[in-house]
Amino acid sequence: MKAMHFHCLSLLPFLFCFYTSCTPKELPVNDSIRLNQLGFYPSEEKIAVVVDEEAAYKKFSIRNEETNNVVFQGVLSSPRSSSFSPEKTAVLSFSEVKTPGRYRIEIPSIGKSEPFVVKERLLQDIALAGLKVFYYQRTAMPIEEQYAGKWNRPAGHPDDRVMIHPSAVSPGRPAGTIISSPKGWYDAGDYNKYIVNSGFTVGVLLSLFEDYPDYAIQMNTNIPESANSTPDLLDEIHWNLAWMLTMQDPADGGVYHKLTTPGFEGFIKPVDCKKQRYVVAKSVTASLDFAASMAQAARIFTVVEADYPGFSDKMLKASRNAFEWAMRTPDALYKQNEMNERFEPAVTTGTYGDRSADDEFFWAATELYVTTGEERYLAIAEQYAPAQFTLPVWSNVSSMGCMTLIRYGKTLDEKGKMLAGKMKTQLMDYADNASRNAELSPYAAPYGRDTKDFFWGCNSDAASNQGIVFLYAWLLTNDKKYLTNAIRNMDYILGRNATGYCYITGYGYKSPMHPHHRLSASDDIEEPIPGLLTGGPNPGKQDGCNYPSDVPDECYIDDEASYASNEIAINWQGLFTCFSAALDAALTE
Ligand code: 9MR
Repeated sequence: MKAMHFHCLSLLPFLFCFYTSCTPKELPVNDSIRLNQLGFYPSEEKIAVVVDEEAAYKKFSIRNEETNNVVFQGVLSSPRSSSFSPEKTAVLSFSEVKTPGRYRIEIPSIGKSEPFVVKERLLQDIALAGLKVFYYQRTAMPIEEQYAGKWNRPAGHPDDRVMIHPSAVSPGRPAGTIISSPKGWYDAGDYNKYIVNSGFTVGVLLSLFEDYPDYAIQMNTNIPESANSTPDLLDEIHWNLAWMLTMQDPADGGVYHKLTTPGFEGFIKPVDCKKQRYVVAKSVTASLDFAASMAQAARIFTVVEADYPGFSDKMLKASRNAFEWAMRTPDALYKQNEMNERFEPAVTTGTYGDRSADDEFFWAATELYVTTGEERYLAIAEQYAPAQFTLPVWSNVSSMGCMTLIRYGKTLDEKGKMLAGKMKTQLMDYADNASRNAELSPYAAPYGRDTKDFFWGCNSDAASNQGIVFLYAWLLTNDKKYLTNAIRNMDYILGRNATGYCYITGYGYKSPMHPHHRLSASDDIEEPIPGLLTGGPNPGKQDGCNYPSDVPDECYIDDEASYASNEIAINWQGLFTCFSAALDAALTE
């Protein structure tokens, strides 16, 4: 049934009276009314979902909280359901409400929603909070009160005495050699540092800078470097790049896979962590993700030479050397179990393992080609070019190269232009498929319609990154449907979903309080560090926690122990930060 909408201006006076003064104000708040808990942009689509079979076809009103007037009335949709959930939803739409203000949804006999706002720059704060998380994740420096408020803490993990693990020896560095490898971000809920994930995250954040430079430049996160002339986004990325450079063996250009304690640390403060840390095995995927992100950073950091003299040249050299190592050692995939059979101590922390390095070869060759213009890199990129578009995730980075080629397509030589053209077609095919009929799904979003959408880290590795891809499709075509579908995924992440959570700590009226995050768990502060995106529903339940449901889109638990649904991680954080900033930029410029 088609929803019927009436503007209040056209209502008869008695109806106006009925809806302003006679609607019972004591309607209870009903948490089955799900919406983006931050609110809506004035000119964009506004949709909420009610998870209640009874809601279909019912009338609803939108009431302005300040004036107490009903400003819009409509009818809920027919019932909707998915193949994997017993729940039935009904959708309500009120995009006609465009005046900034504070509102609630009211549905007689069901209840009212929590209040929400309509305003410009809706996502500005959350994008900044998303980026600020990287400051909180910094190792080896004190996190000071003037930047971090109550989440200040002393420095942890100086990493100035890191040991070469027996798996990582080279002629100049026998096992047990001590090297210094400070700085960088903690990877996630744990305290280790992993090159594969670092390279990917740096690439995502750099892409934000390349795609939306004007927006990125004005992002002020109040960090120690805020006073210099470099945008905070690049200062933040620099902190991690500086660490990554120390992970390259100067003797041969190969890059260690990770810097880690043998097993995960307990849930203790960074300053209390005393276990020996090691650099472990060089790998082809780490070396290529390093080469890719360094080459990308090298072309960007030329603009901040004043604050970081010589850094750009240094990164390009390091990138070339890592790439050559990978070309010589293409089969050096990281295999933790095999490594543990041969060397001690055994290492049981995150693996970031991979079955193929083809996508990493493609990304690294692409970045080196775009930065240097050298045909040799283009030839290698062509050799490893993907057959179809896949969303950017740490384990498949081909779309990182794809998006770089699209970004620079116009400036490339003929062969480069051709490859960029192919990549554009692949991306558009993906975006068209993913957005088809999204508005008809139970939560009226492209993401969340398929049981495959729910897995470890899906809030980022399926919802946020798909949103980023829609924004590319919108930039390429100027077709509003892609922009709207990006907004729909953001609405999903921020509350219009099956659990009713806004998955960002400190935002919305129902957000995670107990993320699997050692920093938040050990700081003696009740609220978690703000701005963290948690992993999301994961029917894999690999952590063995007592989840409230078996339904794929409800397999989420706000429990500190739930690393499979409630952890945070820099790659997820990078994608969400990029998505929210890019969306705010797209809706503001
Ligand atoms: O993000 C990773 C996810 O794709 C994998 O399925 C999962 C299991 O291997 O590991 C995730 O990465 C974790 C890493 O190995 C260690 N630090 C925490 C990361 C987030 O859970």
